[in-house]
Amino acid sequence: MTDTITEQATAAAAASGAAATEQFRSKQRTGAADVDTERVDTLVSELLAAAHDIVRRHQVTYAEYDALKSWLIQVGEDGEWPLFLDVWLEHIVEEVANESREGSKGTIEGPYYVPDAPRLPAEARLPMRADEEGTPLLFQGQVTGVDGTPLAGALVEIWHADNDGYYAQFAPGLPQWNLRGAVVADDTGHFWIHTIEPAPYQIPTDGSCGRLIAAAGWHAWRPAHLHLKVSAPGHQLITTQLYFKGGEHVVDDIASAVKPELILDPGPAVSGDGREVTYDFVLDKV
Ligand code: MBD
Ligand code: FE
Repeated sequence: MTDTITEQATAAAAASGAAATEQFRSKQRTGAADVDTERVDTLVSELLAAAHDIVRRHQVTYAEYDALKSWLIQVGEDGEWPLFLDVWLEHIVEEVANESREGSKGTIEGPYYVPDAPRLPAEARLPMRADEEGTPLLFQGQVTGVDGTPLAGALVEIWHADNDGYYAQFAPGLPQWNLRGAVVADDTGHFWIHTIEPAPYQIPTDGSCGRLIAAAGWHAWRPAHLHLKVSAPGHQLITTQLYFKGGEHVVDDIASAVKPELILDPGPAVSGDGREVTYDFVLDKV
């Protein structure tokens, strides 16, 4: 019984790792060849110098060096490089990339974005199972420019985990586009998205990232979150996430991707069950 559960979990982690690696390869922003020689020299030399310094200062042993080597080999075999990098490094890349934006805050994309989700009208229910569990959530708002101009027809791409913390296309048994959609805002930039509240998300604990977390005595949790990409012609696309006030792990996200501006505080739904919240997106010009 225990063995079966462990095997299923392993299969799930391996499947999500392989799917994330494939997704990354198909949507890669740049290739290694796009980074010029001088930059590679500078950045890799400094990264290695930092590692050398750590080895000296902490008197790293051959046993520890071999543990690192075998762990690094396994990260690739588990397909967990996208997970590892997005959880522990991407937040600083995002900070640097977006530091001069005036509009809405962004945060990390993470490993589970899939382009070309079904297009939906300005008021829409995300694709979901007939018996989808979770508190109904109406997520509504307006997309404008920094000067307040409504951005007609802005695209609000949204993806999030289900009530059990699973993402469609990265966990077995979910419909392909479950809780994923590309909502086209109306002529005044408004949108109304009907979905369910996602659950907190635990990164896979049975692969290499999980082994690292256990070995270091950390926890594997991200707070419940909605992922979004919001775009409009002539404006910079923003990749962001929104969290829920008072939710578990809002203050200790394993991926360090929470910002105070990104915390929603939904109230009771004005009509129907569940909760609703308004959040407006402000896009910088290109
Ligand atoms: C996620 O859902 C996520 O958003 C990040 C950043 C890492 C792992 C899983
Ligand atoms: Fe996520």
